[in-house]
Amino acid sequence: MAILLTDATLATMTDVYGLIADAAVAMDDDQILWAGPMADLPEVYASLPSHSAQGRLVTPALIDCHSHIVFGGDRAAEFEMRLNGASYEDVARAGGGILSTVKATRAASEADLLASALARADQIIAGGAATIEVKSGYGLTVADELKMLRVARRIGKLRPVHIRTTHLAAHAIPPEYKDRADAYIDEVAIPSLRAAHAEGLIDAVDAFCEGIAFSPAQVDRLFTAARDLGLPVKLHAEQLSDLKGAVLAARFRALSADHLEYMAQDGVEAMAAAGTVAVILPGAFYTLRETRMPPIAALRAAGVPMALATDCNPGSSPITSLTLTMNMACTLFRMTPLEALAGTTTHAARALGLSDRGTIAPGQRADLAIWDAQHPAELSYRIGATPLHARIFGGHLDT
Ligand code: DI6
Ligand code: FE
Repeated sequence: MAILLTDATLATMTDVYGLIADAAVAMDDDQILWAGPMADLPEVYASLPSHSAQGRLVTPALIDCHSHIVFGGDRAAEFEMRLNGASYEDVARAGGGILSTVKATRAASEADLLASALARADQIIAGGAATIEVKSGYGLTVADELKMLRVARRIGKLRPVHIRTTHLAAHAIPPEYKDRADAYIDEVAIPSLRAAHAEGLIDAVDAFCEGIAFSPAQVDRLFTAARDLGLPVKLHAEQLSDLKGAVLAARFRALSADHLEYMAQDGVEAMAAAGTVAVILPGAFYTLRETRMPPIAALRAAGVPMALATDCNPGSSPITSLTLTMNMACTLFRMTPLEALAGTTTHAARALGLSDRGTIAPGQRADLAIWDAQHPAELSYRIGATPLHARIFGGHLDT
């Protein structure tokens, strides 16, 4: 079934904003067939069942290219602990932090994990997203990592959203492997990667390269296993210190290196040369009250594409709004509203290795967001509002 969206103010994101007033988009369930000024509408599409956007701004549906929405429990108590003076690293070393979520995730049934993840997915979708990347990384046993990935994939069966799954067993060192991170990589991270791949449960492989997590040498071994399976890699790099994770990621032609607050110029240059996307995560910067900013100006100058994502997770970024993420990127990091929207559309698609979404153009997926807005800068400008009017997912309007 094909439909025609009329009377739209398009931001196609094909050429900067690619603004087109009084525009129309013809689409079927799979893809956009045509987009342009209504006056140029080809005759063949004129008789399609139509829906008027009534002049509203229409963009590609948003893409959350970095999230951890599957997890057990919550960390409100840790939030309070930090407000009483503990640092993120203090909390982690005291066996709290990620490990308290690991405990809750291991104890949770698939049904419980699914119910809480669906609630978070619904919030991200209600903010205009049609694609969400979801990472494992709170199971940290072969069975529990697979459990998380199965739950993540189920979200895409139960909701109008595309789910991309990323294996992140190298997220934290579980208590049973304390001071034995190398053994954890060999006995859990790599075997769970192979098992998840064999079950067809993953699209990419990620790791947390940090003093409180895994060293570059350990990440290198995991990435080598990923490469042997033909899987693309991504990396949590330079969030809290500069371990040269971005350089390592670029060496493996990573889809993205994410966080990057502590990245130096060598990382910027390596990413530019490799075509690796920088995924900027202001929700974590905000929550952890970091002061070291990611090198936005250097990334911009080097032409590294910058994506933006929620990093939705119970510890460092309990946020489910992509438009609030865009606002934070502009206000905290001085990204422009154009960069912010490219960050949640075209560049986010690239961070996931997807070329069939992120712009409004023939052949792209028929996933659009219709906003109660006139100009794209409004999406970044408003704080805490959800300016979505409706979404079109696979050529179908849902409100
Ligand atoms: N960096 C982060 O900010 C999150 N994971 C990561 O690798 C934190 C995850 C958590 O605290 O639960
Ligand atoms: Fe993350």
